[in-house]
Amino acid sequence: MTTHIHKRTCNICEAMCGLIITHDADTVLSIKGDPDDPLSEGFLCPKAVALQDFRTDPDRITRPRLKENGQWRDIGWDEAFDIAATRLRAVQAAHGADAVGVYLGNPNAHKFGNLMTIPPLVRALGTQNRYSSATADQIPHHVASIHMMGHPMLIPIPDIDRTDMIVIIGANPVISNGSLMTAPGYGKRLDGLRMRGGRAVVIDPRRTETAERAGEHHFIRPETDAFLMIALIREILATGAEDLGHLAPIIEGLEALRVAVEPFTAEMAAERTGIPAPVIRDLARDFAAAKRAVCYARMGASTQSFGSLCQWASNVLNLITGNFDTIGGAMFTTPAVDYVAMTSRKGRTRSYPEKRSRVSGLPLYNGEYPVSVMAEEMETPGTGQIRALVAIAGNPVLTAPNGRRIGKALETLDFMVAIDIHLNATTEHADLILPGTVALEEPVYDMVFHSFAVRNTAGYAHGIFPPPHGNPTESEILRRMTAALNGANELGPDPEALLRHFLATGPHGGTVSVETLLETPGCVDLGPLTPNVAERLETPDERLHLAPQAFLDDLPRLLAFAPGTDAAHPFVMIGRRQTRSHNSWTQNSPRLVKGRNRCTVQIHPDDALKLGIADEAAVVVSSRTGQLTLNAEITDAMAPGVVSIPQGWGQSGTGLSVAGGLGTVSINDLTDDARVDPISGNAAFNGVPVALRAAG
Ligand SMILES: Nc1nc2c(c(=O)[nH]1)N[C@H]1C(S)=C(S)[C@@H](COP(=O)(O)OP(=O)(O)OC[C@H]3O[C@@H](n4cnc5c(=O)[nH]c(N)nc54)[C@H](O)[C@@H]3O)O[C@H]1N2
Ligand SMILES: Nc1nc2c(c(=O)[nH]1)N[C@H]1C(S)=C(S)[C@@H](COP(=O)(O)OP(=O)(O)OC[C@H]3O[C@@H](n4cnc5c(=O)[nH]c(N)nc54)[C@H](O)[C@@H]3O)O[C@H]1N2
Ligand code: SF4
Ligand SMILES: [Mo]
Repeated sequence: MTTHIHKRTCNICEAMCGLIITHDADTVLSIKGDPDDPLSEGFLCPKAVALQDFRTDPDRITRPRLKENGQWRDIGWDEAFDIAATRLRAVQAAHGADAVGVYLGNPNAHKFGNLMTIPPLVRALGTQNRYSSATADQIPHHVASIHMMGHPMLIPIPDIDRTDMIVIIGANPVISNGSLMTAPGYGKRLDGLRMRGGRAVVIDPRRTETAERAGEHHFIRPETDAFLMIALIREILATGAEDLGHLAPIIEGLEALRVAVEPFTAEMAAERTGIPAPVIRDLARDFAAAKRAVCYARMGASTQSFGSLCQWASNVLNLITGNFDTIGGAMFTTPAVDYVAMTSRKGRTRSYPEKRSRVSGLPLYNGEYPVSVMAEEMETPGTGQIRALVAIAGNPVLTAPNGRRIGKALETLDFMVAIDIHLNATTEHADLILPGTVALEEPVYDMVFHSFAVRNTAGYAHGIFPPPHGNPTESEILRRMTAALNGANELGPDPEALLRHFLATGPHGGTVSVETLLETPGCVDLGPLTPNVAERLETPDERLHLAPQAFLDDLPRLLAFAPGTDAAHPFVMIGRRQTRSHNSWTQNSPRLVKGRNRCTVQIHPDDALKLGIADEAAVVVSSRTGQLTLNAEITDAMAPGVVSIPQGWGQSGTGLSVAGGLGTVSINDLTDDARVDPISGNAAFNGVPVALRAAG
């Protein structure tokens, strides 16, 4: 038996940990962290070891499957592509191009082959009804970047390893390993900050694992973060502590900002957030005084009713303290595949949002409508109604707000094709499933996440094992589907050819190529982040805007926000991420779900006492959209009045042999598709009003 050593980055989450995989011709022998990886330095989490399970999962779909009269049967590939193209084109011929919807799930962002081959597929379909998990995640960041800097992918990354002070608002990177901040091994990074005399402050309605590691934590009432951040801005401006740093000559809007933030005193923020005014004042003073400081606001501050205001305010805080585009502040990468330069629209004036959705009028950004309107766009008759769906690596029934409504709407479609690895809560509604390939069967180049990393890095590796039964890889499936739709015999360019071109024309084109990356297995270090945003701005006037009208116009809504006024639903629900579970698709790996049921509702002891709820007892949680029963976990890590349920569970009732038997529930039976951040249309998962009672 010959054993081989293969190095690649893990592409489950954004952290891109370097892996050393020992294997023989068809089995993984071990998966370990790569100590030489420039980002992860040997760190890895338990999910990486499960990469082998996803490949050998007995429930994995490995043949194209067609549903006829409610029964599934395996079919051949040629027939599968023929059916997909014929049925989709028939729907479009009868009802127009927009009658076919597309939903792209989170794994696509991590799958190099998919990123390279989905755009031609979407162009072939020619539909505007496009959706993705991004609108249940980070659109507020893109909207802030668009309005302030002119390009959605100019995302500022906190320079955690060189800062003196970080304020973390609504993120739990010790568990999530960072988002819009590729920085694996975050706990060690926080330890490093504290060891060099720095300070980390966590603002969260739950005393998280990150809060414990940071050492300083303030509870905040959900969805009130914008009050806090804007009060910090006001305090800094009022005390004359602002410093625009090297960007001063190109910053626009300081006076308009000053006027806009005037109502947001520390006292008002204290009343809304629950954080005392003196704490807010001290935080403003210390943040402005720190030599290098950075505010990092993420999921808890994005997937809420004021997500865009939060991301705008977070950028403003960094900008007015000279901590934007500077070492130790919020910085920008110079990635080897430079998506910003590739899609540059310099000099062209644009208006946002690009369009509005047909039924509710929610905004279209980055070419996609919010997933919150996907169900109503299937349910509501008229031109543009979705009558067929292409779902690629997505599970919106478990991951989108009010997901069961999407499940019901999927049942009414004329046709649905899914490219997936499982028959699950979403794909069970499909007529045709094309079996996707998993990480170890595919090449990896993290197109997206090298752009969001705390160092400039690049890494490329080929697949280790062939797909089962001689199946095509997923990118080939996508290319063949595109060709079938276009009635073409030739396939579009293969992903490696595209990568070759993008690397050659990118900022490191002189030194980084497909060949150099393959010769240096693992991830290559291209150096620390350097100030660069001034040259990269894409606003029509090439200036950086502190006070775009879109955000100022939303401030009256913030001022009118009165949490806790829903008498029927007196508690507020937030989500939770867990080390051994990734969104909705890793729960069929036995090694990741062993032990007690982790799908619990966390409740503060005082609330539990008032309601007569004992630890581990069954609790009924209800909201406007649904009701769930799950076990209580009583903990003073929760702020009083706030409860937390983890996301990604609820596979019970599916045929998945492990995940289906765990007795878990989906938080998105309770989340509400009517709750969105109106500027971006992003789902507001956090801050859902709920009622609680002991079951029975
Ligand atoms: N309440 C609440 N809801 C949330 C969140 C939250 O914090 N709270 N988080 C949101 C966020 S940030 C995100 S990103 C979304 C994720 O939302 P989705 O992207 O819809 O969900 P995933 O669980 O990533 O679904 C992945 C799907 O792809 C399939 N799959 C996995 N690997 C592969 C593969 O290699 N190939 C193919 N073809 N298919 C594959 C899985 O079987 C599954 O069907 O969820 C969102 N939903
Ligand atoms: N283990 C694991 N890692 C993951 C994932 C996973 O499912 N499992 N998913 C990946 C994905 S797709 C993403 S997008 C990233 C997300 O990564 P993070 O942004 O770190 O997301 P979360 O861990 O959900 O952390 C959100 C935090 O916000 C808090 N919060 C909720 N509401 C509010 C609020 O109103 N205000 C404030 N200040 N805080 C609030 C929650 O208590 C929680 O601690 O994680 C990625 N990494
Ligand atoms: S933290 Fe993310 S990238 Fe790193 S090993 Fe775990 S799943 Fe993979
Ligand atoms: Mo996400």
